[in-house]
Parts: sequence; C-alpha cells; structure tokens
Amino acid sequence: MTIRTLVLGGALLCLPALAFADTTPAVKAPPKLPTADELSKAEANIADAAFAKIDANGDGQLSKAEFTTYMNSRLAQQRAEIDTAFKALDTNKDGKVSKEEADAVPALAEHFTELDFNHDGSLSQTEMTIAARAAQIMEAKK
Ligand SMILES: [Ca+2]
Ligand SMILES: [Ca+2]
Repeated sequence: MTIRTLVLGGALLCLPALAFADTTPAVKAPPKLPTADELSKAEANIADAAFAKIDANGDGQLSKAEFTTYMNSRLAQQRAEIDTAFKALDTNKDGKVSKEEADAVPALAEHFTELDFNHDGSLSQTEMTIAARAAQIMEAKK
C-alpha cells in the first residue's frame, strides 16, 4: 500500500461524514429525558455498583470487615474534603474560620455559634470535622 492510496482512502472515508454534516439540521432535538422506569433501573445500577465496590472479595455478601474498610476510606475522603473546604473558607490563612469568613456559606454562618464548641469566636478544623461527624451520626441513626 502506497502513501497515495492511504491518502486517497482517507479522503474517501471522510466523504460520507462531510455529506452527513451538510444535511444535519441546525436545530438539534432536545435530549430525551429518562422515564421513571429508566431512572429506577439507573438507581438499581448505582446500588449494585456500590455493593460490588464494598464487597472486596466478591462473594456477594458484605462482612463487617468489608463495610468497616469501606467506611474508613469514605471517612478519610470526607476528612480530605473538609480540609479543602476549611482552607478555602480561611481566606486570611490564620488556621481558623472567623464569623466573617463563615458568612461566605449561609448554612455555616447560621450554625456558627453551635459549631464553635470552645466558644472562642472562630471555627477550628477540628470543630468543623466534629460538626460533620455529628451530622453524619444523626443521619445514620434516622
Ligand atoms: Ca481565618
Ligand atoms: Ca472555636
């Protein structure tokens, strides 16, 4: 096969695509929304995927050890997320989130006094982590 036939072949392959491009209507049809049934199937897939992820040895059963490993990894991930959020809020980089800094997030500003466990007028990273954990424990007990 020569370079010439390759180039020619490539050009011929492009032709149908070009012809198609010319006839494509300017206005695209809106994306089709999934039906309730399709959404339920997608949710079942999420549950299956999560289960498979936690079921480390793939025996179709979740042991306490597998669940603990999964939860520890999730909690470590959340700790990293809290760390990132904390650093973003601490705009003057003094290692604390003041009331003024917390005002950037209305939900945080609203609960500032409750979250400031040691009542020093600012939120430490530990206080933010305690708050996140307390919220998760309440959620888990529902
Ligand atoms: Ca600060
Ligand atoms: Ca504090």
